Amino acid sequence: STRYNPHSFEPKWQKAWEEQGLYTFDEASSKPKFYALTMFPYPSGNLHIGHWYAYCVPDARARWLRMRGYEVLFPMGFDAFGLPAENAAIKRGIDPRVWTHENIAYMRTQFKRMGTMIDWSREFATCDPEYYRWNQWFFVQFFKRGLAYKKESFVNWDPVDQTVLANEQVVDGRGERSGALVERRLMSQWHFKITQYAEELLDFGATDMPERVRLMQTNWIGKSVGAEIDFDTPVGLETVFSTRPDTLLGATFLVLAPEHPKVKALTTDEQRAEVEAYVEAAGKMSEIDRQAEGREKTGVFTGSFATHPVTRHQIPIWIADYVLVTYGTGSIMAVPGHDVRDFEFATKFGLEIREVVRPEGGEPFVPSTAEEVFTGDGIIVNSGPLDGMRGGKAFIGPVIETLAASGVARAKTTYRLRDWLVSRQRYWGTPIPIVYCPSCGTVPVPEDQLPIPLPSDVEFLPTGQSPLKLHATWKNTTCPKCGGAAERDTDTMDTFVDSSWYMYRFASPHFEEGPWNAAKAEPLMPIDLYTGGIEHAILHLLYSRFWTKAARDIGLTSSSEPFAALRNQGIILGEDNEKMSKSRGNVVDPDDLVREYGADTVRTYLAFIAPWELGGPWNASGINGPAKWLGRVWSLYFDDVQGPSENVSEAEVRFAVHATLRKVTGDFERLSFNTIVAALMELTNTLVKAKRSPVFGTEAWSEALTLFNLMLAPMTPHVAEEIWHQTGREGSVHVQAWPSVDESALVRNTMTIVVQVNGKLRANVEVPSDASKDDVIAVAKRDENVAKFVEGKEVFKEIYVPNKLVNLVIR
Ligand code: ANZ
Ligand code: ZN
Repeated sequence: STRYNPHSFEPKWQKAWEEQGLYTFDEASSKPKFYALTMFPYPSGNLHIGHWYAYCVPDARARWLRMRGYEVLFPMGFDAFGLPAENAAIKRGIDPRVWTHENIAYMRTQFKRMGTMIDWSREFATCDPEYYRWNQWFFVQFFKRGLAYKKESFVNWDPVDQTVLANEQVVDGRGERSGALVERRLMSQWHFKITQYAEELLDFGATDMPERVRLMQTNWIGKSVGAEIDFDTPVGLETVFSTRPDTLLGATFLVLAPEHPKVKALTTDEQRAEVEAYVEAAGKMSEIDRQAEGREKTGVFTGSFATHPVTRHQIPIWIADYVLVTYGTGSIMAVPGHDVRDFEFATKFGLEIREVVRPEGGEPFVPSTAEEVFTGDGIIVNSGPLDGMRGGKAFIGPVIETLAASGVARAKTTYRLRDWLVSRQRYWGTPIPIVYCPSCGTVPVPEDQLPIPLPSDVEFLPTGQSPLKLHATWKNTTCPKCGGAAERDTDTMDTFVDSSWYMYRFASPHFEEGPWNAAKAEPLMPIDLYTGGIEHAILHLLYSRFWTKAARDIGLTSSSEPFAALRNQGIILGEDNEKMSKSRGNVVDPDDLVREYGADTVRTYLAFIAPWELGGPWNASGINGPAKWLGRVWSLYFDDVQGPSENVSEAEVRFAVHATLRKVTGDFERLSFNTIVAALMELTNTLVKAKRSPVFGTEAWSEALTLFNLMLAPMTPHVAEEIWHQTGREGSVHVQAWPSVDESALVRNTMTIVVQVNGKLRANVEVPSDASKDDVIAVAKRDENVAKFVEGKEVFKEIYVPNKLVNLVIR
């Protein structure tokens, strides 16, 4: 017999599987296809334990699906554009290409050491011109369809990464990557019109995503149903958006965002100095700070008045920073009687407060504190044509109809979602395929002139301008339309563009006629199961849903969603329950673990550590459990038998094996990986006992070993393959069919035995019908009531009447 030594066979099998092309996805296969994809990694240089968690555990499931008879595509690539490569270039003068490809090469070897069933023939990196060429192609298609457009707007400027960011990349006012407080800058930038799909993106009917992700996306899209109302001002009509048009008669002033384009014209000479100072101060604050709840309201009167569309009264026009230029129309009608912020503002500046909605049966009431402001549903009062109607968010339909009939309001739905800002002032990304011509204007680069490759001779200086702009010649080109001298756009695309459609590329990774070959992608898309971290809930996951819908409308796919199902794994924390990080010194290195325990043990421990969708803290001693377990599994197959000393029946073994098979099958289906490991460990205990019983060598025994070997294959692929071969099997364990449960093994026949002590009835016990005499007597003695009489006494005779009775004679 030998000891379990994973290092003696893990590399051997990894090499053999690769040589046999075991995981090459066969497009021509007649089996049903299954596309399992885990979000591809950024080539940072090293796979950490979180990567293992994200890749190995779904790998076990992909392997299981393959044994279930699916032709499984489990591909891998690299999300290779982005700032770390560029920052390495700035710091150490390394070409980002070289840095990236070296990292990829190393990470590929790490992936192989995990024993994943990745089809490496489909690998690609998004920084390769063969890939990003299609980003540019898509950009041109979007441009032609009005889905890509350039506009001047206030953007989020990250002062550390020296680039603009999309709204989705700003978390609590800080850059998602750098953590720096973002500044607001007015810039002309390219946007993708994701808002065109806002309504469709709220429909999750064709994508099975966790509730949490659906909620985050729904809130991010932020649909509001309401109305637009026009107010006449000295400089033309001003439209406001309101979700409470039922309170129109309670509007006693208007408030414009400080950045609103009409502010200058509305400001009177007396007010100008004060207004200008306020606008400047507001510009320096983040939207988050400006909207913070409980913050003291500030604002300035413009000096101008608007005409209320119903009462024709003159109401003052103010500016205040709690109104955002980026939402609705950038102006509001203020209803201090029924909106807390407007109330706070009105009380501070002595503006009129009117009651227009009253709780049913209530008395006339005007609030004097913010807590008293009535924001609920009630009856409309003091509102002329609306009097007596129901007021409140739930009842605005009829109110809008009434107001619309007299031409005062128009029904309007607004979304918080903004168009996706895609221009970045950085180098390591896809050049935007647009040329600016003095005579033809903005011209897209013709498809047959793509890709526009990134130049390699640039200076990497974080200047706030794209290195492409500072390059001596790159931007100089000729206009594709008139042939005259023209300039290229010098920005690159947000790297979330790359990951928005990569899942399609795996279907035909080297296709040269388009981003993908529809004939190959159609049978695969949408992805059957997409897995990855929750941190992408409103970035990658929203962008890729948008991209699929846009691609569908261009005619490239029939899918409306990129993934039929999505599941998120949790996070592996450090032993201290904190996020793993170098600065905390709590990082676990998977390479070290593989060197010490072998990949199968690491895979098992990661599956076992916690419910996969929750994650949990690492535990250095915890990994010994799976390590010991695999040692026991090994000796189960290869150690010498130590004479029959246990009493286990064939029926018991068959029951245990098939009950485990049923559980493991169900748990793989529902992605409950930790319980799979637990069930396999428990079965090991039964089998170790059975090996020392008369069951050893029977047909039930060899069936048990075979089924156990097959059950081990997805989670611990190397040791399963080694056992398969050392026990004289043909082929690979990984191309075997997943076994089916023999239901008859699960039917447990039992019989009832009467138990007497000194001839007196003390208990009835249930035992398996085929239980041996020793087993029946053992069960009888364990019975509580029997034990009570036997305790401390000497049993000098055990009488067993088969299938009927036990009598224990004591004195
Ligand atoms: C009058 C009113 C009365 C309002 C009332 C609310 C309560 P949601 O639900 O988030 O869409 N609003 C509109 N544009 C704004 C902007 N650019 N900045 C700040 N606030 C803005 O919110 C819609 C409501 O937020 C709108 O309805 C408007 O105030 C305000 F008792 O109009 B309401
Ligand atoms: Zn031209």
